[in-house]
Formats: sequence, structure tokens, C-alpha cells
Amino acid sequence: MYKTVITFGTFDVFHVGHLKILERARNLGTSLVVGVSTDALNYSKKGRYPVYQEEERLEIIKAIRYVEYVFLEHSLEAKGEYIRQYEADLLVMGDDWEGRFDQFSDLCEVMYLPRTPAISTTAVIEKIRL
Ligand code: C2G
Repeated sequence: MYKTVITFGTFDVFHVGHLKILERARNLGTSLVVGVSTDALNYSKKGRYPVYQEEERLEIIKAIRYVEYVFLEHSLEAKGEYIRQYEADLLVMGDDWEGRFDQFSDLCEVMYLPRTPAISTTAVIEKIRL
């Protein structure tokens, strides 16, 4: 059992895949800290702004009962600083990021959990569009 688990994401158009990773991450430790990607970070990563603005996404994540604390993630590369700041002993990410954050394994454990199949923000947006 870990003490403080940390995870990161945009969590735009919140769906059950997001909920499941937060639940699984929380169940691996005593408390869960979540870094919510800023609108600017999302734009630099995906070339588009999220549907929901960062303050709204932050509020939604803060209200999830598995989540102890939230903050805005300004840079993908700053993960090491966030891990140290929140004294996290486990970093959890979905397996779409498999291997991408292994360099932080000198600071804490790094674990990639399988994504919930057949749901994504993009799929929800497409469904609404049709
Ligand atoms: N996720 C999942 N199952 C899905 C969809 C998403 O388990 N069907 C997980 C992702 O793997 C990720 C988290 O939910 O761990 C948040 O997903 P996104 O909002 O898409 O996060 P992303 O934009 O990939 O941001 O620093 C890393 C980034 O901030 C991650």
C-alpha cells in the first residue's frame, strides 16, 4: 500500500474512464493528488483547447470523492517537481502513456494502468456531433 499517489490528466468532458482511473489510483494508496493539465498545456500537447476550461475541470476533479487534493499541471516535464512537492510515493498513469514517465522511477514508483476500453473524450464529442 502506498501513502500518496499522484496522477495527471486533462479530464476534459469528464467520463467513466476518468472516474475509473481515479478510483483505481486512490485504491493503491492512502490519498490521491491530481494534477489537472492547464488549457495552455493541452493546446501544446493536442493542438486544441479543451471543451471545459481549466478552472471548471479543476472543480470537477476536486469534487470526486477519491481525490484528496488538486492542482494545475503547467508542464509535462515538471512531474519530478510535483512528485517532490506532494511527497508522492507512486505515480499512476493510463497505459496510453506506457514508458513515457519511467525517468521518474528514481523519485517514486511508476505504474501504468490499463485504460477503460471504448470510451474517450474524443468519442463523446463525436457522438454528440452526430
Ligand atoms: N483514461 C482511462 N481510460 C479512458 C480514458 C482515459 O483510463 N478510456 C485515463 C488516461 O489514461 C489518463 C487519464 O484517464 O491517465 C486522463 O486522461 P486524459 O484527460 O486524456 O489525460 P491526458 O490528456 O492524456 O493528460 O501529464 C500527462 C497528461 O496530463 C495526461
